[in-house]
Amino acid sequence: MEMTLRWYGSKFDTVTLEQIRQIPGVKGVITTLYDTKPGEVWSRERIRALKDEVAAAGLRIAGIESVNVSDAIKTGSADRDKDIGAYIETLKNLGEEGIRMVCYNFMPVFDWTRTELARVREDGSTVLAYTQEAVDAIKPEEMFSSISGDMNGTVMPGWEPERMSKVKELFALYKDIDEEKLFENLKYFLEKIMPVCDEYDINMAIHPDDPAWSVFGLPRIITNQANISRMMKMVDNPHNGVTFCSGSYGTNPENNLPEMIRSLKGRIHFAHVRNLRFNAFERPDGSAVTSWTGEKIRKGKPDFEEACHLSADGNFDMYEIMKALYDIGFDGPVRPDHGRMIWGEKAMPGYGLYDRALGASYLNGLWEAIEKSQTRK
Ligand code: DNO
Repeated sequence: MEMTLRWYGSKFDTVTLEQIRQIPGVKGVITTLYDTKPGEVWSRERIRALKDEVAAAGLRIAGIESVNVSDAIKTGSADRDKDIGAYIETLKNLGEEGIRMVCYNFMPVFDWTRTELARVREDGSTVLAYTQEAVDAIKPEEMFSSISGDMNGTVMPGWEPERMSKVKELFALYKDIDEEKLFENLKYFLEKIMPVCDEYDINMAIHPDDPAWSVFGLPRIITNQANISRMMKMVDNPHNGVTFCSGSYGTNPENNLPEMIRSLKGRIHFAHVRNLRFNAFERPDGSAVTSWTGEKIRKGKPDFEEACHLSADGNFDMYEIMKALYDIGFDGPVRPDHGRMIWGEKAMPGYGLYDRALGASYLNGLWEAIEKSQTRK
């Protein structure tokens, strides 16, 4: 595996490449052209300039997160072929520049959803958090204004103000789209892009829906083991793979993360590894759950917050997650994911420097221990 950090580009990130370079073991960044719109072609010149900028800091681009998929593609509307054409052109340009991993998502309207961006924890750090109660009490068009005050002046991916000002129109676009239709549209998209992925050996890595259930009545499909295997089978090409995001699949404590990882051998192209702490959870029918680690979770409407990466701080067994990745021979990029805001840092929520650097070091430590315990028996 290759330890990396997400970086939004010098115009958008509060963290610099020079800082990233000093995190032990981090040689690659996961980045994007943050100011491009879905449906737009990424020019070779801009990709090259980004690559050069990263290389000048002594780092390399380990992959792109994200090349976003347009609503026309997700809804299968009239413009989809035009947008797919542009997507293919972008993939070709990335391929020509030697970039071989692209993360994307197929979530309608909202990307990841949290109801709080700065919940204060007992140690004074702040984290992103989700309560079902808050989602149930709010209209989708109020979501952005309810959280934007805590964005620290940054533009968060999927929550761009221009997009959020059109939430009602966006909902209208998806009114006839159910899970089946979304699967169909995803299949159509993947079938069209696989030839260029084969030609340039580009691994497509779909990001799961976060949280792993429908919010505001919108369909969400990349949520559990059954649905991902359906997706892997429906376009059975190794370039059609996943971003294994522990924090997103893990929003459902019944998703057995190590088991899911093992079932995806050869199809995980990118991993986001982070931990969550559950304050309450229940199934849609109101029944209680025991998490995949064997812990009983307090019954109640879902309420979880993002913990630091350490197993002891949340409900996940991070050793088991890293061990499963090791066991399947995973050799792609890994990144620590959302970190807490600590030590007075002001940054994009989840994407400060300090706690992600701690996370990277911890995950590197787990990996070293796993590796040595396997090879020095
Ligand atoms: C959240 C991220 C997601 C992810 C996209 C991929 O912090 O993990 O926004 O980048 O869903 O397209």
